[in-house]
Amino acid sequence: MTIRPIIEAPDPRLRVKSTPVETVDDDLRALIADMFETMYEAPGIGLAAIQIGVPKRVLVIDLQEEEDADGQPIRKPLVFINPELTDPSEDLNIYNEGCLSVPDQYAEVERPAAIHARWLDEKGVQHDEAITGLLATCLQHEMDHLEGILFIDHLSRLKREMVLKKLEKAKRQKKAA
Ligand code: GNR
Ligand code: NI
Repeated sequence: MTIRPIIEAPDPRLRVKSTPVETVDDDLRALIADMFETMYEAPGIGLAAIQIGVPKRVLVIDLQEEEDADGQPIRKPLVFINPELTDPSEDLNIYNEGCLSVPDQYAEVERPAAIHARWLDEKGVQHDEAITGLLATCLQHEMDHLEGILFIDHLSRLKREMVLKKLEKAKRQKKAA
């Protein structure tokens, strides 16, 4: 397993549309293992393959909402291969989103509060479920990555440009340090 570098905006690779996975095999499972290792180390609650430069329709999520008696997060890794989202609810949720590809920048994004999802897991088993809460928000954020969309694309142009400027400034300061 390997921690892989996470691509950051405005890298054009983040704008590539990912293509469907044809076979769920050991090569794909090795990619998924690297994605989890990279996501936990970051740390983040989700990661799409394109964020490590692989334009395949694979994403991983672990909300790590619960802790054990020692205060360690309890891992509940979820794998979504070729996910399809349907039936977005009319009621919306607002969440202060961040993205590992837009580091340290946060902004409120409005999305359907509930959706229906179909996907394959790492064993090739098909799932068909209604999804709500933070998982619905995160899954829609990750699905956007498969289409080359970032959370900042949901903001007004003014807010998006503010975020991108702050990101450039942070990168310059990091270089100077
Ligand atoms: O770690 C992440 N946190 C997060 C918070 C609110 C909504 C979405 C996310 S996903 C993000 C990790 C990431 O960039 N996934 O693509
Ligand atoms: Ni993201």
